Amino acid sequence: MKRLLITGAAGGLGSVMRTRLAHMADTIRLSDQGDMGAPGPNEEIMPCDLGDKEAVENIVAGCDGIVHFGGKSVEGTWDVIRNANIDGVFNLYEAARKHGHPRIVFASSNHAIGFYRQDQRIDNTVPPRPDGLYGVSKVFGEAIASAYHDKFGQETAIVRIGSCFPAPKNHRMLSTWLSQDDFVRLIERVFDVPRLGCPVIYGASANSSSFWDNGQVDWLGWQPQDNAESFRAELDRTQEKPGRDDPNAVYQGGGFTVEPIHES
Ligand code: NAI
Ligand code: 15L
Repeated sequence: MKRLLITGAAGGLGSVMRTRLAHMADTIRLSDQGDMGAPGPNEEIMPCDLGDKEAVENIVAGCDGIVHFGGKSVEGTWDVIRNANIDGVFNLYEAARKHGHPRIVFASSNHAIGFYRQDQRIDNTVPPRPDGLYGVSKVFGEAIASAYHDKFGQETAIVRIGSCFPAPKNHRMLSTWLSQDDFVRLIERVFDVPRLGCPVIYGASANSSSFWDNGQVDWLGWQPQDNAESFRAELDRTQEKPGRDDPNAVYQGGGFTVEPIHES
């Protein structure tokens, strides 16, 4: 591909993926409202607030693919969530509609389904059960992706990311962890397959204690290689396990289920 846009490039995932995905396009266009540092050899930097419609049109123009990491990534006030995750995602899909429908990876979240219990194994056909305003905003993003696919043929991989960090940080993440390597492999598949459509994919490694069944998207040919189980002994040694009634042991979304509404 000629040009791949990565939004949220100053964030945790964006700053890792700007180098891990560098091989995927002649030019990697990076965007964020935060500091992205200096551009690397095949990078171009275009700062933007996702809430600014015109600015979003400018960053999308000329791109053949988009990895959309930008946005509020945890609970926050509605003003902030709405600007980044509601208006921002609408602006992104409108820009994509006007600029040739570049294929999109949409970073959704397990918090779109966070109120399912950990003793339930769910696939991508279950109704959403968001665990807060952040989760609600991700359900909105999934809905925009679906509508723009059905109306305009816009292709999106809706990835309900579990917990993508170098290692699981707690016992819940033994189920939700997505290794960075597996995520890179997933993004490569998304841009490789001839027809993508608009599938919902659980972004998790091949964890023995996973809550999620990706059987509906086997056709994608993504086979995660890592398993959080290899971190269990170390977590058992260094952290107390959450009690039976602790939200981190009850709900798939863990502690997000008990976050308050953050008033402005
Ligand atoms: P992060 O918070 O580290 O990065 C998000 C980036 O988006 C930040 O650099 C921030 O400046 C930027 N941003 C926020 N509002 C913006 C706006 N209005 N305009 C322009 N840029 C804006 O989050 P992280 O961990 O890198 O996650 C990336 C994406 O993946 C997020 O959308 C998050 O919701 C999603 N996700 C991440 C998970 C993880 O385990 N890291 C799990 C589930 C979903
Ligand atoms: C998310 O959606 C967040 O962006 C990330 O920071 C983690 O908290 C992750 O979910 C998780 O559930 O572990």
